[in-house]
Amino acid sequence: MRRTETSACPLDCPDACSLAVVVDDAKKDANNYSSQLVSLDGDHRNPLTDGFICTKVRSFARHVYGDERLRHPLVRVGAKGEAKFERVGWDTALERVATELRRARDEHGGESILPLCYGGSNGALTQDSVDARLFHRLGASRLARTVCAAATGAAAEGLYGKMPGVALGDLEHASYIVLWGVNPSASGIHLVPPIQRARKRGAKLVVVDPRRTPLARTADLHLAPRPGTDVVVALAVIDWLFAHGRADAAFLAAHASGVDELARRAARWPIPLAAKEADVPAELLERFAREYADASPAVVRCGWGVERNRNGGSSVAAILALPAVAGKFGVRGGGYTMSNARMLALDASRAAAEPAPATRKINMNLLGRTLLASDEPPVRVLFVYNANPLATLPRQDLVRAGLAREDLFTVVFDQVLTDTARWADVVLPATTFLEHDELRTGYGAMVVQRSRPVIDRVGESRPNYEVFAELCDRLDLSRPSDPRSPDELVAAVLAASPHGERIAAALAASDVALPEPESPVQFVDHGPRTPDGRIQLCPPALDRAAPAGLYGYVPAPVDPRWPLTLISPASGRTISSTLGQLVRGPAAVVLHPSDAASRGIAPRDRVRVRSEFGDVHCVAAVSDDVRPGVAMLPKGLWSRHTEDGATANTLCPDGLTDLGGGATFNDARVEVEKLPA
Ligand SMILES: Nc1nc2c(c(=O)[nH]1)N[C@H]1C(S)=C(S)[C@@H](COP(=O)(O)OP(=O)(O)OC[C@H]3O[C@@H](n4cnc5c(=O)[nH]c(N)nc54)[C@H](O)[C@@H]3O)O[C@H]1N2
Ligand SMILES: Nc1nc2c(c(=O)[nH]1)N[C@H]1C(S)=C(S)[C@@H](COP(=O)(O)OP(=O)(O)OC[C@H]3O[C@@H](n4cnc5c(=O)[nH]c(N)nc54)[C@H](O)[C@@H]3O)O[C@H]1N2
Ligand SMILES: [Mo]
Repeated sequence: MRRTETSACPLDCPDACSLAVVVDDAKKDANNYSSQLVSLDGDHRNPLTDGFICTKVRSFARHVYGDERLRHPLVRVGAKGEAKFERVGWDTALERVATELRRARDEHGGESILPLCYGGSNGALTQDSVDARLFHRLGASRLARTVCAAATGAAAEGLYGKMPGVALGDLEHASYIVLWGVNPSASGIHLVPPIQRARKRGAKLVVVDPRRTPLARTADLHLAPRPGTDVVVALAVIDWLFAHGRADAAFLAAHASGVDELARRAARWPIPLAAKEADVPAELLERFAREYADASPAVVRCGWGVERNRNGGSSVAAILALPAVAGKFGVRGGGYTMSNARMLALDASRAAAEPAPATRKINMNLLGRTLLASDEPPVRVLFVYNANPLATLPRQDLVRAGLAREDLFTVVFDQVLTDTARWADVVLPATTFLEHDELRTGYGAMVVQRSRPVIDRVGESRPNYEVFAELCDRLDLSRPSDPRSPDELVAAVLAASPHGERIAAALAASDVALPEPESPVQFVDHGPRTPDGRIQLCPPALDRAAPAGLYGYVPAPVDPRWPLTLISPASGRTISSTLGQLVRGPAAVVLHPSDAASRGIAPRDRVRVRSEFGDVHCVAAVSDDVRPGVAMLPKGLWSRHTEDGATANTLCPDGLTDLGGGATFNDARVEVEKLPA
């Protein structure tokens, strides 16, 4: 018998789609039903979803029931990394993990334990709740979650505090849309229809991206700067606005501090100089400045492609300063948008039961280095969940060498046998969001959604909140007052959240809660959430933090051995590395025709991409969608997608962004050579 249930996609994407899930109740025998996933699609409960979802999640059944799905706990029987495991029961697996956690804590101190968790699930029950309880009570090292949005977060917060962005749907009301380092056609598809509706009404579209994305192809203006030069591009526009009397002096006087300092710093980058440094035509840059000044409502959608280099924080700050200088706030469809979830931030701290102790904090971008370092105490237990660090962190070579350490005990808790899981000592099988309870909000959507299990658990898989509670029990860390059941956990999360009462009331009536107002207008419904309520255009804390000062620009070193810059943006086929097991290889590195020709490389040739840190052997693709000097390999590849098992992350440095300690994936400098056929 088939029925349709509702759910919500918890993957790391702005859209947080509301889902309609078709389930089949196959009758196995008189008393035994097994509910299986048949298909899923978008519905309309989250207005942003608008009834459609991405192809990759539409084929989620292949993830749930595929060969790679983990169905039982496993313990390693072969050498590290050999992926030879033996099936064991949960009791054996958890006792082994608890023993190693206890031993590490007692012999080396709690800080010898490192939980490594990132974007696998944006649900509030699978991250920072019961897991945090376990690791806080063990006194484990803390993880600085910097692999993504660290630089953007630092910049946005420094200038505006946690001010919500323009609602994604409100891009429809803009007459000038700037997509800056963001590719919604792959990375948040529900932004595309509002852009198209705005353009039907005559809105202009500008894309700033070193490659011609699908939307850049149709844009009125495409600026393709060299990666990492956005700060000078944005400062040049700011300088032009001040120099031509187009800065909104009245708005700035009323709402902003640091105006003169910003103007002084922007004056270092007049358009001709910036155009040369970024390698964009000066007349196009000037046209952009003039059109932006003239247009209203004008909106800047700043993405995450901008931040992933040494100048990322200052670049994002300069981009976000634009609507302030040009006076674009205060109208529907005007301002900037990065992330909206702040409005509905869910706070799991009460579910965790206590705040984190002040133990050492380890920047996840330095995982490889940390595992190999002689710091005291060395990491003895690495507990990976909601993440696939071997596939997603920089310096894959160091991460792999760290995982190979014989004296490191690695637990990987996942839904599938990831590249990281192949190095584990114990592998624990996790349920998917269709098999467990969840509470989630999206960083682009203005809704909170409560979802419940709609299909039977696959094999012996278990949800995070059960496994971490069980580990607390085994380590004598549980307390009777701890919230434990999904409903208790949801109540605890909402009790600690800023609008929790209102959300709880709405969720009592429906599994989707919308806040009020649903589509806030910046500087009408919300102002800056800075200490004095003003925009800080030159916040001293950011200025001190950035090595070259805020709005400083550090050119990439010129090294003839590495003439190309490799970028590794999101592809439409995976979410980071999630669902990568469903993608067929071999992966292709995309080169501009001029770069391919000068190296004698033709499409589909076998090539070696080299950086200072290692090689990737894959095939070549040739397209003028990337600008000359730039090569592209998508993020999220698995080892199976290349000939030598290395992916873009092997080529990526572990240098940090100027603000926030973020990853600099797009600062990879490489050379590409043809390999014999
Ligand atoms: N299908 C899919 N959707 C996703 C994801 C996914 O992996 N797959 N990932 C999710 C996650 S975790 C995130 S953080 C978001 C990320 O989504 P986006 O913000 O779109 O980020 P990226 O894909 O990293 O890069 C966006 C664009 O920036 C460009 N870019 C690279 N370097 C620079 C630069 O220096 N300057 C400028 N101006 N542009 C540059 C790239 O060419 C790319 O087109 O998407 C989320 N959604
Ligand atoms: N080269 C390069 N690398 C990048 C980037 C880039 O631009 N370039 N971008 C980066 C970005 S933006 C991000 S956000 C990171 C993301 O990096 P990660 O956080 O490592 O994200 P994923 O690769 O999606 O891995 C998430 C894993 O969590 C598992 N999972 C999902 N739900 C659950 C659950 O409920 N319980 C448990 N136990 N496990 C679960 C999934 O099966 C999956 O294997 O990658 C970064 N890596
Ligand atoms: Mo991300």
